[in-house]
Amino acid sequence: MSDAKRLSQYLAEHQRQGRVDADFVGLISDVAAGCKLIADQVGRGNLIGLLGSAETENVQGETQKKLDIISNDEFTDILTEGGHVAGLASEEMDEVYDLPAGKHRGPYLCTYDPLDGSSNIDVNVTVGTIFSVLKAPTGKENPTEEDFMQPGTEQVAAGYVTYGPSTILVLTIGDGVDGFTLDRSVGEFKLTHPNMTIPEDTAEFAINMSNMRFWDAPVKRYVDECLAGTEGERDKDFNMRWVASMVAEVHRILVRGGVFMYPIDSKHRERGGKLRLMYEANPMSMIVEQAGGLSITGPDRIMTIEPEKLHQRVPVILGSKNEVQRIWDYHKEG
Ligand code: P6P
Repeated sequence: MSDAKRLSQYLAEHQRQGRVDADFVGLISDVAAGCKLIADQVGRGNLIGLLGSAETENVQGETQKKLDIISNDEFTDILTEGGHVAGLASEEMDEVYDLPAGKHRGPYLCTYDPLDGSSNIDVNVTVGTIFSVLKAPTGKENPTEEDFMQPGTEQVAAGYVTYGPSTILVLTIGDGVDGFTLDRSVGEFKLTHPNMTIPEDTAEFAINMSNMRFWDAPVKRYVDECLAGTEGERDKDFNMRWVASMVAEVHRILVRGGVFMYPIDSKHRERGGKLRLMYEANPMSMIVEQAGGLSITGPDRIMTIEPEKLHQRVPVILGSKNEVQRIWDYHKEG
């Protein structure tokens, strides 16, 4: 695998084929550079005193970890200096980020969750970065929140990096999904998972069971059937996982199939769910659909949602096509 195609070669090929432009190549290269920096700091954690809480809260009302803030600031700086974006938005920043005056503006917008699952940092469990690329409005010095309000179907690209035993970047440009493992001996991401495809069937589901009493009937019906297995309606027995890190769950599903659910429940109903549309649900939905899976809120396809607020939340049910379709049907039946 040491002679595997490097991310830089992969992007150059796409540019030669006219499938992406130079700014896009530059933007993904900047994203990769930012994630290498985050990987290094996540990997060194307590050695450099970066674990633990920052004693501050983000717009979500969540206590920020030191690494949440550091990852966000570094990622934001790299994309700002790269000159390929006109505006940025992050889980860790209340408002749309206006590039400082004089910084070159590029033709893209980028939204990101710089360190998803960061509550796992202190207990050394996999975390990740999620990003989404949108087209910027032409000739606008500082795009507004309104310019970011694009449905998931408008995404130019989406991806994540999972900081686990390996550091793996997964990317879709709208023509399938490819995965690249960080080769630390040379500091390059290398193509190790070409054309990732989610198995259409699975016997593995992921949900936070402690919320069971808050679920709506269709999700309760589905999970009850999984738990009953062959002693109930299903012709197979199911396994359950819950990592509390969406990037880790989605990566597992891309590799071996499965269903991930953070459904609407009465505990999060007034907020519309727990996960964020613009930098969690939409990028992950593009990846999952490009890999042959489905991604829904319960009643609807996530990627068709017309966004209204930068940090709006949505319920998320995604993964293996035939299982998610069954859950979708249960919602249609009511
Ligand atoms: P809970 C992490 O905070 C996150 O946004 C996702 O990565 C993860 O799937 C979910 O929330 C975990 O939520 O309620 O189990 O802590």
